Amino acid sequence: MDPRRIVTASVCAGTLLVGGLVPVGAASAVVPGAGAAAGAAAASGSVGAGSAGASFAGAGSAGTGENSAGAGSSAQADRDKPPLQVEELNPVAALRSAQSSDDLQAEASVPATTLASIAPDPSDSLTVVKQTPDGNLTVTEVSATNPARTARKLNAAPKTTASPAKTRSILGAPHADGSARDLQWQLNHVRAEDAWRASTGAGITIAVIDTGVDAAHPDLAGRVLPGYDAIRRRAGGTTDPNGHGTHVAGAIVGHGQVAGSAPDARVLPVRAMDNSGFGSTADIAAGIVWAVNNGADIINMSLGSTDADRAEAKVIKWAFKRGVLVVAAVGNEGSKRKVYPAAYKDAKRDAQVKKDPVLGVGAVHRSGAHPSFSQRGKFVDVAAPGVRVLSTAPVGKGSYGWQSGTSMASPITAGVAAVAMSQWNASGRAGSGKARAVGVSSVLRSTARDLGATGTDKLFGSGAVDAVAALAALGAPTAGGMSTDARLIGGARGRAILAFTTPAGADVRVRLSSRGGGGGAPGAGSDADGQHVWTGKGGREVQLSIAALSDVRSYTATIFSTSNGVTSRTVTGLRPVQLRVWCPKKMKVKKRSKLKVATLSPPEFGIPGGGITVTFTSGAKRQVTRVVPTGDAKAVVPVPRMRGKVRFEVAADAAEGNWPTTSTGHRVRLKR
Ligand SMILES: [Ca+2]
Repeated sequence: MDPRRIVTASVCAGTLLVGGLVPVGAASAVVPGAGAAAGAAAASGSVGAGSAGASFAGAGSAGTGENSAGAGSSAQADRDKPPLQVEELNPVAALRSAQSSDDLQAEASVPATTLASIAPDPSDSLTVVKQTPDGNLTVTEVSATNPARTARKLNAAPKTTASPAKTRSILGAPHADGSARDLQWQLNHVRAEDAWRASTGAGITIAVIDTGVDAAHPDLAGRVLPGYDAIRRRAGGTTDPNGHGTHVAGAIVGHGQVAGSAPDARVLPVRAMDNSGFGSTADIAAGIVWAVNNGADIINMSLGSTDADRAEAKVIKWAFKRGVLVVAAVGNEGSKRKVYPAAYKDAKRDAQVKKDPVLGVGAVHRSGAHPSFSQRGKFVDVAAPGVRVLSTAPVGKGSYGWQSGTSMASPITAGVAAVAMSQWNASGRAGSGKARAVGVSSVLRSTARDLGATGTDKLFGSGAVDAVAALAALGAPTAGGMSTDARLIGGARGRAILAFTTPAGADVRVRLSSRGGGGGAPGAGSDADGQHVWTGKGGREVQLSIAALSDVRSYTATIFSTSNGVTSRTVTGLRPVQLRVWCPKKMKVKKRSKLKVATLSPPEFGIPGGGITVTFTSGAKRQVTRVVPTGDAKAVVPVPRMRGKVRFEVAADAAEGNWPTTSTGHRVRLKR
């Protein structure tokens, strides 16, 4: 008998739900065992009594006259639980250790299949770009038995650029499903909500050259224009069988459960990548020309490969001359190889932005680290969030999902560019043209927050794009008090660490609530929810250890930072994980026996890039297997060649944003 059949066909009783679902927007605003009980404790000044050096002591609640929303609804059960304990830590070591394995997971979870050069180039295909008398371009794709030789011949003709077509691939990889503002760290990182006070990208059109965009997604409603199917060379592009393009679009114009960086801009969908995520430079070039002729102010290309293509380069430079800002992902190969289109015209940065037709965007991890998959080199102009980015998925594919890659960094940057470009228009500068494209590109680079080595470097270029700084450079009145690095990291026994940095001089207070995680974006977690757990001054890194939380509840930490009379809000959160294990009670072990495990991913949260570890024990023998699920968060674990009764324990280690989870007590009888 095939052991695999047994494993997959038998669903054992070991369906283990770790962590109860907390309905989003549920009536209970109370932090369990904390909101009500500790709210009362705060009033009596006893919060944090057990923690040496605590400097908050519930002063926030008392000082502002705000109180826990749950104070009047405390349940008897909650009173029996220990009060919330908050302790300020020495901001050095604890977080670093909590973080290290997480970084590795993030990197490991981008499968190699998303890298360039997987699919062979279309062997007999040729891209021919011709300039018409009015200065426009036409792109045609022709077949030739010897494309290289035919291209040389065609290039001899005036105003003609031809080259053998290359294969480009999309540059992102899916994680599990999920949604909500508290998990969208990218909005904190680029300081999106502070920027939106001045500009939300209204009036700017961003062409998304990708796998298409699911225009029916509620979070994209009213933001997706009629598009183009460049593969079939006809109207289309508003469906997305792959899902990549929808994720990209949501990162720009999402305005529902998830929010993009320019929620009032418009997306012009152009399908040039096929259902499996590959596309030809011939179709990409045709799509670019269509986009320029149909109102694109910005073009986002979350795609690439290591082959340059002369015809595609021609089209991109033409678009740039017409005043279109082209933004592209630098690639996920994790090498120094140039990836195109990002690397076209590898001009020296800053001084020669005018000669660089593509703003190349690399990825940055939430911690500020460089994810190893993100390409390095001089063609990396700026960096943006690119690890575990939550955005929209097609409605038929779960509606929300996590993806990692420079594919995500690029549209977040394109959205910031749209916000800046909208401000550019509002400030009465030249409304369009190359001056605007160059101006906005220059501002994004010059106002980026430095990362890594001091100054411009090959990992991050000029640094992390910052919408508030970009707007300020364009004269917009902005207040930028958001924390760009806020993280709430769950630990064992209901203890979590909240880490954040806020600007110097700001009055800072932190609220913790048990709901709001999935509420409407932008910005769940109002000031009225939850309870204060800390107040202090900005200008330093703060780490709070919060104990007596429940690892089956969702928590949202909201950091309010007030300076010059303006309050900024930063949201981060922590949610429970559900583990599910499918196993037979008996299993014949052959060479390739497998066990199915999964993290359940209800729509309102997922396990973003976290890993599943299965520990098998039989007598003194012990074997540990670790897998990092992608896509639907299911994983198949090889069963070791043990005999007799074998216990196994399944643990989901938490990515940031999720409680760590372990399910124990599974047994299986193995036979040979
Ligand atoms: Ca740097």
